[in-house]
Amino acid sequence: MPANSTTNIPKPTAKPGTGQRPRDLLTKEEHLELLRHLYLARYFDVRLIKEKRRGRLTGTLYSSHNQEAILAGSLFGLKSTDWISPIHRDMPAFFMKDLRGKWGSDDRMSMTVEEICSQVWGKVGSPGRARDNWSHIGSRAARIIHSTSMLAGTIPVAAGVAYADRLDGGDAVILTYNGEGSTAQGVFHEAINFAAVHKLPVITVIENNQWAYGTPTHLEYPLEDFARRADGFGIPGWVADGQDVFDVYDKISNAVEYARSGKGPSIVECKTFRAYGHGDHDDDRAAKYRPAGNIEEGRKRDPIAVCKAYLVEKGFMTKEEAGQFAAEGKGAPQATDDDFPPDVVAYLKRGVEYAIKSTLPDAAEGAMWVYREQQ
Ligand SMILES: Cc1ncc(C[n+]2csc(CCOP(=O)(O)OP(=O)(O)O)c2C)c(N)n1
Ligand SMILES: [Mg+2]
Repeated sequence: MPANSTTNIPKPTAKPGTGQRPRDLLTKEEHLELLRHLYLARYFDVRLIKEKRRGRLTGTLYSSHNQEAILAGSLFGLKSTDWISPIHRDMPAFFMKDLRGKWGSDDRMSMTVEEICSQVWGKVGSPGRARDNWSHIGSRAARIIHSTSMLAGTIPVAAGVAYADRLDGGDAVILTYNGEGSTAQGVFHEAINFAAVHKLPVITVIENNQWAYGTPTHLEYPLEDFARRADGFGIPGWVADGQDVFDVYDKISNAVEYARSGKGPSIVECKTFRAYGHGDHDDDRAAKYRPAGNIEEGRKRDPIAVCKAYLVEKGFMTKEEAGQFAAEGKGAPQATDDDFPPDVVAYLKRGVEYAIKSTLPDAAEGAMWVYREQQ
């Protein structure tokens, strides 16, 4: 099958025959809301890096800077009752799930920003009560599959959750996030094959940020598009512009509709670029193993700027309004709170202050959940 085969790719389904894309059905407010979600994900990243530099936070940070459109665009296409499985680079997803139309409401199928910040700071309010590193969390109530460090390890879990939901008569779609490097794992193939055979509603998002630690994509896979992994399973594989939140929304919405209508799993590859090192422990090395031109090229289409340009073109904001909060192109050292909408800053502040003020768990808790007490 040729590399760019479209054999298994269904047509966009917003309005058959009209050429309309899912985004064309969004209101002006929803368009603007997507920009706010991008700011929120970006501010989480900027704020944590600043906190660490100020000495108020320890531990490794895995930045999602420059990859925010994948999180915002994909989550916007889901229902509250759908499931997600984020991994190390998707931290904002844990508190951004079910945010669409619900800004300011705590009545969401999501984890709270207080819980997530408590996890990052290792405080008593964290879901794991400070036992584990920052992304190793989940919530059955919020329908977030527990993240682990074993790459692609959440896809078989997602397939199981999808199977169970179907047996229970549910209509949930399960969206798993994975780096392109994880597609080389055996379990990636075993799990998607199982989902394909049973037509399970599992969408595998491949966040192709061009690097898996220090390995570039041409040493990971011989074809240009990781979405072509789908061909081997006989399922659709779409490629989205991961810098464009609306393109991600379109492709994910198509995949969601395909899955929810019983047709089965699919893959959506989102092309992006890892802005920093693998984690902040790798920043210095990454600046050496990645040529300067590669970094400049990869970061030149900031998702916030791409989104604003589209909103201006649509007439949904003026150029002056687009220039008001200029977070695009700025890393933690350059960005200030004035570069973000005040409600975004306030939202994060709530979580950060809560975590900083919270206590550490009592040391006596150490053996809790480890041994079963004798009855
Ligand atoms: C099964 C497995 N092998 C190796 C590792 C070590 N490891 C952690 S992250 C990573 C690179 C991941 O790259 P990619 O999947 O592209 O995700 P990214 O970090 O770029 O978002 C590696 C090799 C691991 N966690 N799990
Ligand atoms: Mg990668």
